[in-house]
Amino acid sequence: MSHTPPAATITLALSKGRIFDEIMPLLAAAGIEVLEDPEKSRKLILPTNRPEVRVVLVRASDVPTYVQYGGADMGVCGKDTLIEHSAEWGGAARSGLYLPLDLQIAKCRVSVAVRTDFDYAQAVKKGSRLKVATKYTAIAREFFASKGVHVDLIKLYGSMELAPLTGMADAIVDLVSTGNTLKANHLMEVERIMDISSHLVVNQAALKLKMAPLRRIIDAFASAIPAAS
Ligand code: PRT
Ligand code: MG
Repeated sequence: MSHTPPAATITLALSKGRIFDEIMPLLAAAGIEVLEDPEKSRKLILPTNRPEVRVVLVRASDVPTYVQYGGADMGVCGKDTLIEHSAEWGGAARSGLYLPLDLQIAKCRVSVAVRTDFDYAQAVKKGSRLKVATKYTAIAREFFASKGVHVDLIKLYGSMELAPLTGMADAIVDLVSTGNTLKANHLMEVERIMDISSHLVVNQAALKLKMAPLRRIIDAFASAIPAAS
């Protein structure tokens, strides 16, 4: 059985969890209802109430890749993910991604955090070389370069909190929402690098080929975006 969709099909790439949960009201505003619960189903392609619209479930960090290569026409991912993806491609435009909307969902911030017993201000003042563990190397590199702080970046794919606790790093650059995860691990936020929310990402070629249906979805999302807070 082939899974290649008919030409008029619109494929939306989403990740499970907070983005999936928070995009549901915007999809509803566009008249789209996902027919299966991704937490219960093992399916990676989910049907919707609209025969021409389907959802593919991918890792959050794979959303820009699926959209760039046309595995999906559009997708939703965090600005953190977009910045890191774009850094690999020399900019969002060069990767063929069009970013029409900040959806104002899945909000958090990217911050620097250290152990509560680490004197970050003093280390920066002294001009010490900092070991920084992060999944967000592009964001971290740019941030510390702009401050003139020398860093050795250690790339991690998860559980950044562990790096300072094991002595592997002096600091981490990670996403923070409530701050509870930092607190539970005896870490503290010492700098806020940037605010993050999720964006709609559209494949530029798909936008030309499927202009009308994609525009309708973009416009419906635009009018249903939660008020900025
Ligand atoms: O696992 P994979 O590498 O594929 O992706 P992911 O882990 O980044 O996916 P997911 O679903 O966890 O996050 C998707 C997107 O949600 C992120 O790219 C962010 O844009 C956004 N988002 C919003 C968050 C958070 N809030 C958030 N709190 N992503 C992650 N967190 C994590 C954070 O990394 C930390 O471990 O939650 C923890 C902190 O939360 P607090 O509330 O304890 O501060
Ligand atoms: Mg995660």
